[in-house]
Amino acid sequence: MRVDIISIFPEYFSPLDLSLIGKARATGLLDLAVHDLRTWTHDVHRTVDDTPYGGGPGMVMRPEPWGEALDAILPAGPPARLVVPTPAGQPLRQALAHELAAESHLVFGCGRYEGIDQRVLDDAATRARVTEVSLGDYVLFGGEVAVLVILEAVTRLLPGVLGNADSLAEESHAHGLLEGPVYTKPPVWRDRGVPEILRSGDHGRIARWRRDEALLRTARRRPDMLATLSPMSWTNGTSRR
Ligand code: 6GU
Repeated sequence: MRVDIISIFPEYFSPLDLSLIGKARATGLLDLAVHDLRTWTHDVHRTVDDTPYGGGPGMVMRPEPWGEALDAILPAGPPARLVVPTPAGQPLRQALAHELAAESHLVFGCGRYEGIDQRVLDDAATRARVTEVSLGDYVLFGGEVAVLVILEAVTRLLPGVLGNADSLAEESHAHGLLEGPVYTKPPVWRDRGVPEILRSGDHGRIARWRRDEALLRTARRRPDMLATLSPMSWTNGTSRR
């Protein structure tokens, strides 16, 4: 997968050298470049923002540097997917992470201040598939941290990035449920034991216990998720009870 990131703070992206994303880059699974938006300014102050038309607080990102940046980075051939983080976007969910993981080229445009002049997105939509994405119902200073989050959610779905692909099948949101509690050794720690069933070796009972714990936790913490659950999640995909 090819990824380009455009930002006025390229230094925000140094964590992408680390851990599994760093390894995916080193092994060629991920071809990632970070671009400084100010490269495409031409005034001495390298200005990227100005006051909003219509008045109001804050600043808006001017269209000219963004237009030149996207002219340079969006490919001429099959349109790339342009992802713009904004609290006004479509909520990031696991389904969207899977959708983005299926793309061959993602371009991230990081807005700051009150956002990017709308004409940039309207113009880009003639050459790219534009998706505005929100992390949730709260406001960040800018899109940089959101891009780190989105990239982590997406790249771990790429074949070969996660050491054990089975982890993807078990985790929270894989079946529209939260994952229940997990345990490791020692069997007793500070007088707290591990649920006996997990040490029973009965894989059928263990699977049903885990499904029940996932349902209980989801009902308590995220009742909204149960409302849209498919019946398969209630049965662990089998007809056994
Ligand atoms: Cl994606 N960007 C910004 N700036 N703020 C946010 C957000 C994104 N998601 C929630 N708040």
